[in-house]
Amino acid sequence: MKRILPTLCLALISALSLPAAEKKPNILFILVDDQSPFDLKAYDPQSICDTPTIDKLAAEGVVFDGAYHMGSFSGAVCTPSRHMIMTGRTVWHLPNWNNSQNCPDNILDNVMAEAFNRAGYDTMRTCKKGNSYAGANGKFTVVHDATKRGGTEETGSAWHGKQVLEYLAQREAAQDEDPFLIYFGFSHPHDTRDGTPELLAKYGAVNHKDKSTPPALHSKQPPLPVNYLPEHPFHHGHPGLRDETSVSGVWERRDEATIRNELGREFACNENIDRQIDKVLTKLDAMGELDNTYIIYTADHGMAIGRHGLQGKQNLYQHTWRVPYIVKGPGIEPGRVQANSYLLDTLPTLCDLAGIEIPDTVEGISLKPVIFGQQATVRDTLYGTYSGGTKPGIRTVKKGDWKLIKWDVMDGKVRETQLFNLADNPHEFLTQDLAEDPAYADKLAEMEALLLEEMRRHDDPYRLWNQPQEEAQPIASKSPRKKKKGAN
Ligand SMILES: [Ca+2]
Repeated sequence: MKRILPTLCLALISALSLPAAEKKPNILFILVDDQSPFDLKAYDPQSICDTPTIDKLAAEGVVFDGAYHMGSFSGAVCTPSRHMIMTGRTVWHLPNWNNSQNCPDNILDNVMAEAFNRAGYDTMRTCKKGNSYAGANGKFTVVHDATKRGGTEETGSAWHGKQVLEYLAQREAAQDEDPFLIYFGFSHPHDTRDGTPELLAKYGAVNHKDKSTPPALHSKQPPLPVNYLPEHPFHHGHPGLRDETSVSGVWERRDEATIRNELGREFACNENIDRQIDKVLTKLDAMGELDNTYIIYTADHGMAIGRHGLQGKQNLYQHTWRVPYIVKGPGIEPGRVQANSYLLDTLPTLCDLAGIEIPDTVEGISLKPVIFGQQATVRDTLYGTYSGGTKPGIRTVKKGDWKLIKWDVMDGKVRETQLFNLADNPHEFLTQDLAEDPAYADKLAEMEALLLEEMRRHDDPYRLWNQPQEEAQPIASKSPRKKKKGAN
């Protein structure tokens, strides 16, 4: 009897867990290009952007309030961001930084698609082309990439949706029962933000092409963001940066009509994306796969569009450093978490959700314990960098409600320190910057020390003006490929 009981228990346990063991969950990873979380009602209830499908994902899943991208060493912020997503590695340890000197040689055997291919998953992707990680993208078994930023079915977001729908239809026809990982990427709302005529009209916007005059103001346009400024109080540090000077429809204009029109275009693109996601979820439901699919919704980084007088993605304010991050799927209870996460946590999280091995090259942390309510957060401190312009660039560190941003740009001409308490000042109003308030001198010193610690820990090769210069590391050489600054 003593020996039978454990055997019986084991048999019972395996019988009970049999369905889960039989059928692994599917993964639908949705990645949009250049979207501030504050576009979405899930992050700004006042937003007039209609995204009912994303709202439903948020209502039924876990919404992250503390999801960030770690930053960029290039004006093309997309590129490091997408390398971090694919590898789970930190920014200074990426294969495309400094001749890959901080990255293992076998990294391409350990990127997202390879981890899932090895585990018997079918892998498919659609996304924009360029400013990405071509080696890792090519590891998906089925790839349909093209940059689609137009205002029609064939030239816009519907094209990406169609690739996924056709892939699902083929699986259905072939009665393919293997679990799948679908990387459902979009080329929008990245500029050029050519919305469909119907959705542009809804948001009072036009595809503005006349640099010399502002577009007409319209009552249906989104209001100016609360932290809108007609100009940033000091130089952002990247002269000639495409996103701050050359984006069609905005250029260097920061007047109300230009910004509200561009936000209208952005919202039109967001709503069109939402419709494509709905089509795919409806199809998964009809196939009986939806309840066995983890859905992750995020963006490669945020976006300014008038906030703080900036237009692009090359800054570290919350609207741009943060990303939307929503996870829904089997066994997940709806909720909101802080979690202090990075996009580079995505790969270990997806592996963990699927119950497959996390590659040992991964430096990110699985968010599964947070998603399932077993843990409040995965780290205490967050670090961010932008060094794609003049060096050393912009740095930030955040712990709890406190956030420090430092700008050391334009060859020493701009040296600025900002200290924000995000509980009191979530929009980072510059009038409530506490860096020069003597009452917060101790907090400032604490955050300065924390930033240096994080820079050391992440092998940041640069040092700011008030940090030990002897610690700065030489940069081996630049990437041989020449790209348009910030174009992605
Ligand atoms: Ca992007």
